[in-house]
Amino acid sequence: MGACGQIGTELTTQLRNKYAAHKVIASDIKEGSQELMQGGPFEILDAMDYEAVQDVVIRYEITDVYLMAAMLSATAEKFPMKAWNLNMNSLFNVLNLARDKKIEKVFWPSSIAVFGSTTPKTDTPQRTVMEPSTVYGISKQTGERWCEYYHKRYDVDVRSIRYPGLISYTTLPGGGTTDYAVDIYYKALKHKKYISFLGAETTLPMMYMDDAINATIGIMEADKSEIKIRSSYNLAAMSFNPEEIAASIREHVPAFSISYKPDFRQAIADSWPQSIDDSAAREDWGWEHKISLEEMTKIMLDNIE
Ligand code: AKB
Repeated sequence: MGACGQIGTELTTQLRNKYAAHKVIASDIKEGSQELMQGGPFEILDAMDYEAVQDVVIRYEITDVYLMAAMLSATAEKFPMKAWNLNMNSLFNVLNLARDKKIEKVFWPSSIAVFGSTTPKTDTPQRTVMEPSTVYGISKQTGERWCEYYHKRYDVDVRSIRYPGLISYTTLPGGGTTDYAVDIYYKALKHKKYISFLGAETTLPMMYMDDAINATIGIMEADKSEIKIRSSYNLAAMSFNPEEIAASIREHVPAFSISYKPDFRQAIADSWPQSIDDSAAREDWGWEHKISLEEMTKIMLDNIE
């Protein structure tokens, strides 16, 4: 579900390549690219509509659900109740289907947004103070608690990771605080300049999409006994700020310049960690990242061009 979004698009493609296209049922509330909609079964589906979700699950005999439908941090601040309803109700729908043994396994994405300004900022531990101050963060933290509860109480096989900011060139992100790190590449190629809505030294945890997809499929394929955390796993690859990503772009586009005009998203970013300790994911189910900032910049610039 949420197959047409930034993560969903690439996850759908990878799952189709891995398991055969006819075995992967993509769905979203809206239409996606022709490639996505014609590359395998596709259903228009509202993740908040329990009956409709159940109908698709039964019709296609679905066993594993990846729930990628969500409203991200910046948009959620504009529509708090809408964000809460979407982020929570869609999760309850799949958790309840799993509790009732209509599906076997659930993937649900959490985020670094579960942390808040009272959390240690660097090498943020797996288990630590969590006082999120955004609607999105509150919904993700609450979701984590429910995932663990459904696992303990109903033996639901739910698996989750706390995504950092994700960078990709296939589908644009929408409504996140980390979106600048995608937009900057497009503006660098088109205008050779970028106005950042986050300040120069706002360091955040980030990851190239291929690593995020590998982590997502990796945790779902791991043996059940390896998944020791049923709330959500910390996950990390790199951390950088706007100044550092700009410097990496300048290696390829020497004339590129960046200026700063922080907006309401600055406060959101300031409440999040700068780097994450993901040793639990590495030890429990063998997570490892591959792509560095330098490699990512090259991939982004080559492919957008
Ligand atoms: C956002 O910025 O809202 C997301 C996230 C970090 O979960 N990319």
